Amino acid sequence: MPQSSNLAIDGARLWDSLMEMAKIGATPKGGCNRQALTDLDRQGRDLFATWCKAAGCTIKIDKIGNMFARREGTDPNLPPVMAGSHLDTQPTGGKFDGVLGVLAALEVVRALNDMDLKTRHPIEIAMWTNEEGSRFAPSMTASGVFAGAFTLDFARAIRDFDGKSIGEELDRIGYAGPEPVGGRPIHAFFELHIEQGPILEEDGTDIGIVTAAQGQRWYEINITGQDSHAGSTPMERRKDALLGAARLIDGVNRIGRMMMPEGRATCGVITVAPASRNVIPGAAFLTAEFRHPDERSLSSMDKNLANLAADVARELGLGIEIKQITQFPAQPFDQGCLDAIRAAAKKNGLSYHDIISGAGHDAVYMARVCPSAMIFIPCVGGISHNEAEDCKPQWVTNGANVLLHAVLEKAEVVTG
Ligand code: HGY
Ligand code: MN
Ligand code: MN
Repeated sequence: MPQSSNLAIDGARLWDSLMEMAKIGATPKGGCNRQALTDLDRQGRDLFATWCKAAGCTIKIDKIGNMFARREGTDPNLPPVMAGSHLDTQPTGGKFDGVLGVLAALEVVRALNDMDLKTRHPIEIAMWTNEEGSRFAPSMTASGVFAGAFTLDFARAIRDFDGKSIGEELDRIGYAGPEPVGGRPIHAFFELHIEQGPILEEDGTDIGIVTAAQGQRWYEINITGQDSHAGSTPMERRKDALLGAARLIDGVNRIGRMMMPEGRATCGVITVAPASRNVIPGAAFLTAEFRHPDERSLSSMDKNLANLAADVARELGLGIEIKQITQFPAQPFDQGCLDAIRAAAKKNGLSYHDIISGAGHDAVYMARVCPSAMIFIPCVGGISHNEAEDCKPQWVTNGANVLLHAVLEKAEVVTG
């Protein structure tokens, strides 16, 4: 058996797999558009399954399309050590968000095969359905079902803006599996991910020890006014839904700024009807989301939004309905898993420091059902959810080596 310090993944092989997967849904600007449950998602899943089978794994798929590629341990009765993330991307996503965590977990299995290493616990690579929450909101839907945050029926009924449901699309691409969702013991869960922010790159640190992820609240806002003629309706008699949306967008941003430096507030989607140049819009739809590490701050942001909406409705004579579509508090990760990651970074001679995740991840829900933690590596310019998202081969290799050692710490290598 190689010395522990010689246990290593094959960084070139991992980078090649990332670039191969990035071809599925590749965009002209160098990004990826492989949205959840599209034909491109199916192609990505098929390629992932082919690679896992080639690495000797057996694959199980659950009823919400989560995929689990299993490498047996010497004691099949022990709960698996799981590592993974997601393959779905934003419409203008990149090559690394989510994919890194899935393919680095595959590389861990490939490396163990190369080194002919056995572990007591089975190892499972997890690929979670619909992490992004872009086509189908909210995000992290399927890891949420696995952790009991959502029911399977609720998740299958979620519809995209074209009216297609998760259930219909899962069935259509052939990835509604037979396995029950969750309800089984997992020994530990690790997720490797790019930071998607600027901290690690700017301070020159190799590894982020992700101690927690901040809380989030997502909203859908419907604004109703009155369609009317742009030329003959005096200014003071208008019920302009688009103006109401504009006031809300500016107000949401102010709510976020009041909560700096940790607070985040974003309006990402707006639609307006009838969207005719010379008609005062009678209807508008807006999404908004707040994030903060502190639950009380999130509640005060929520209250400020309700007050803002009431003021805008009264001033402009509009109807404003706010629907909260998801919320979860800040999620701390498991100390034992975090210690395993720190030890792994040390063993690999890598610099590291604690960091809180601004983004949500499947590990946030997995932390509700098993000891979980995340590993961050830098990304170029801290850019993500952007076709320019980029990373460096050495960073990817560093992260996957830390994942390897952290997983082995929990899976227990069998010697002799
Ligand atoms: O929105 C997020 O934080 C993640 O990309 N789902
Ligand atoms: Mn992600
Ligand atoms: Mn993302």
